[in-house]
Order: sequence, then C-alpha cells, then structure tokens
Amino acid sequence: VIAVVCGGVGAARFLSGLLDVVEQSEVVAIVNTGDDLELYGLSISPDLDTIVYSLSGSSNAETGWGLSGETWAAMEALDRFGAPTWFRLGDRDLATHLYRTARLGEGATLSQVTAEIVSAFGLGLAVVPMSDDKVRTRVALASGEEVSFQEYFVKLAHAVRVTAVRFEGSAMAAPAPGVLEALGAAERVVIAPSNPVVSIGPVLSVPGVRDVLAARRATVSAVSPIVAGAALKGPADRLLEELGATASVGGVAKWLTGVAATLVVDRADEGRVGEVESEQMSCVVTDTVMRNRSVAARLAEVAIGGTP
Ligand code: FO1
Repeated sequence: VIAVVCGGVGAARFLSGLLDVVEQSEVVAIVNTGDDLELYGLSISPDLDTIVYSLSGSSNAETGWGLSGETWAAMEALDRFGAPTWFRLGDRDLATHLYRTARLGEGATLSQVTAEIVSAFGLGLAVVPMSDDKVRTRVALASGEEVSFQEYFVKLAHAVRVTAVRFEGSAMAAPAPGVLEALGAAERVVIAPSNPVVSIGPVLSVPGVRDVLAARRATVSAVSPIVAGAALKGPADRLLEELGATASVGGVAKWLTGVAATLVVDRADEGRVGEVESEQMSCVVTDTVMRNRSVAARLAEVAIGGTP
C-alpha cells in the first residue's frame, strides 16, 4: 500500500500519475479537510471533491476544481437574494454537497459519505478525510482580523499578508478510521506537492499523525510544491515567507524534515540539493512540474522510491 498525504489540486495531479504506476486498490489518499466550509447549510469539502473529480476525469480542467461542463443557474438565482456567491458552486457540484449534507444529517461519518462518493464516481482507491471531526483552518491577517481559509483563498484571493495560521479543532479531533493504520503500515508514504502550510499542515496537526510519520520517516518522501523559489499555483511561497520560513526547497525541507527523510525537487533546483541535505533530508532531483500524465507518472515512480 502507498499512502499519500493530500491537499487539493497539486495532490490530485500527483495521484493521477501514481495511479498509472500502482493499482488503485493499493493507494490510500489521506486528505486535508481544513479547507472545508458550510454554506447555505451545506457541508462542502473542497480537497476531497477536487481529488474525486480529478481522478474520475470529471473535473474542470481550467480551474482544477469543480466539475466540467458546469452550469451556474443556482448561483444566478441566489444573486437575486443578494446571498453570498463569492464561493462558486456549480449546479452539478451542488448535488455532491446536497448528498454529503443529507448523509451527514442521517448520522453517517464524513469517511462513510466520502467512500460512497468515491465509489459513485467509479474510483477504486481509498480516499479518506484526515478526520471525521470538524477541523477548520483559520488565517490571521496583518489587518488584525482572522478569516476562514476560503475567505482568505477565494474571497480575498489570498492577496493579503498573513501573520499566523491555526487549525481550529485539531487538538480535539480524532484521526478518521484507518488513517493512522494506513500511515503506519504503508510500504511508502508520500507527502503530495500541496501547500505545506495550509494543506499538509492541517493533516499533520491531527493527533497521532505527526508521530506515526516521524516513527517511519525513513520511508516517507515529500514532493516539493515550491520550484525555483515559487509555488506553481496558489500562495505557498508567500505563506512560507510570511510565517518565517523561506520559499525554497530548503525552506520546504525545514518544514517537513520531522516527518519525511527525502525531498523530491525539480531540476530547476538541482543547485539547491545542499540546502535540502543540510536539513537532514536526502534530495532527489527529477521533473516535478506535472505538465502531463507521463511526467506525473514518472514523478510518482520517483517519489515512491524509484530511480530518479
Ligand atoms: N476556488 C476559487 O478560487 N474560487 C471558487 O469560487 C472556488 C469554488 C470551489 C467550489 C468547490 C470546490 O470543491 C472548490 C472550490 N474552489 C474555488 C477551490 C477551493 O478554494 C480549494 O480549497 C482550493 O483549490 C485549495 O485547495
């Protein structure tokens, strides 16, 4: 079994490459739920849905999130009431949130509902939320206010300076069933190229996760989401700098060295291997910019311990 610690879009791309080299039944994706939110009374899990939509070939290729061929009639109808529509929910995407909310209301756990959604989309890998309990990423801004992750990421377009990030509820959260077992028993664990602060961070904050990974760190590798000092997508580079780290492969190594022994970096950073090694991590250089499926498959092979 290969266990992958996942955020959203970058993790989905990596997983699609992994599924070209490993049987679906051999893969367990452990996914961040700190981005989750409630809107109009609906429970929305963006990273879980992004992975399911992307791996089933249903996702909107331009944005990386939501479903392809979407219509926005419900959003337009909500505009009539002046309801908040800054977080765009397509008409087909809404069905997922309606179903998840109804099932949670019947007493199902997030893990159970996610398994039903994964199977409804015809996928064979295990997609597991990091916890069935509520954990929410809260972002403290230089302005002094604290906002939810999606307010930061979408409403403010992350065009604001961050002073702190916390994962509300994580201290009291239990890992979802099977999470610690998968992370402990998997032949290899890969930390996907997701934002180390707000996508990987929440997963590591769930009690027990960091300890399990630290205990087997020799067989844990991470793929750097930072290439040549910049994030390929999203605010990972700025967040690292704003939180006192550095937006470089060395900075990522410092962030993850407690839980991973190998950092996979892009060829653009082959001059920085020394920076990674000085954080007590070994460094493997390959193509990490997943411009197509075969690059993603090659990256997955390298990340699970193949030859660079
Ligand atoms: N990202 C945006 O930038 N704008 C949106 O309106 C938006 C809506 C949305 C709806 C459902 C969903 O599953 C994801 C959505 N995302 C949107 C992405 C979301 O912000 C994710 O949390 C990020 O991709 C980070 O993982």
